[in-house]
Amino acid sequence: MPRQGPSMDASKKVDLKIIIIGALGVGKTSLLHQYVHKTFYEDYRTTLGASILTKVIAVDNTPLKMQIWDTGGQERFRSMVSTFYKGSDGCILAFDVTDRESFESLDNWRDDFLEKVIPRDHDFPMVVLGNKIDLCDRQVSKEIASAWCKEKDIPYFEVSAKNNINVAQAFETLAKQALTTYKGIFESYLTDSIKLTPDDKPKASCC
Ligand SMILES: Nc1nc2c(ncn2[C@@H]2O[C@H](COP(=O)(O)OP(=O)(O)OP(=O)(O)O)[C@@H](O)[C@H]2O)c(=O)[nH]1
Ligand SMILES: [Mg+2]
Repeated sequence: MPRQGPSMDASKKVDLKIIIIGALGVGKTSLLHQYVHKTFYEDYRTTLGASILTKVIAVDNTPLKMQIWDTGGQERFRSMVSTFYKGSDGCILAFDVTDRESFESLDNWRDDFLEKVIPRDHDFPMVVLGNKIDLCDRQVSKEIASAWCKEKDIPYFEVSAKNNINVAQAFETLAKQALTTYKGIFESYLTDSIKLTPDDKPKASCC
């Protein structure tokens, strides 16, 4: 069997499980709320554990239902949050461009995710979001963040949940990547199944 991919029902509706992870207060919840509800709140309410939002989009005429898992960045939720990685089709790694530590912790978040997701797959659909670019006290330059992502072959987006900059583009790039990966798995599964059926070609006669 291929890895558990997005489920596809008879009406060809695809469900994708997307998860957003990253350090405390980088704006994970704000990014999701901007993307799903087009709202932004200045006040900070930390996410306790995890919560789920859904959004339906269309990619190449395929309706895609994205189930997006928001996770809390607090250290005390780390092991609980990692139990939600299972079954993900795509992962968003978020950091805050005004918080160098949140960028430096990306390696850890990525390693932790790749270690726990099944199978361990370094081509796993992923995007990195550098959030809060509307603020002027930057600690992480675009060049440094892009270089880190380029080395790991992960698309990088500079975003602002507050001003709704690049948010939808980032989510949709990830959704397309997840869908392409899924289609690849689905097709190789079909090819494998065909290989398993009895060979109906006439046998070469042997004399
Ligand atoms: N200026 C600015 N502030 C932002 C932006 N995104 C989020 N914030 C603010 O940053 C704070 C934290 O945002 P959250 O979205 O709650 O952060 P989080 O990553 O979900 O935090 P945890 O759930 O605790 O891990 C809030 O006060 C937000 O208003 C942004 O793009 N620009
Ligand atoms: Mg949150």
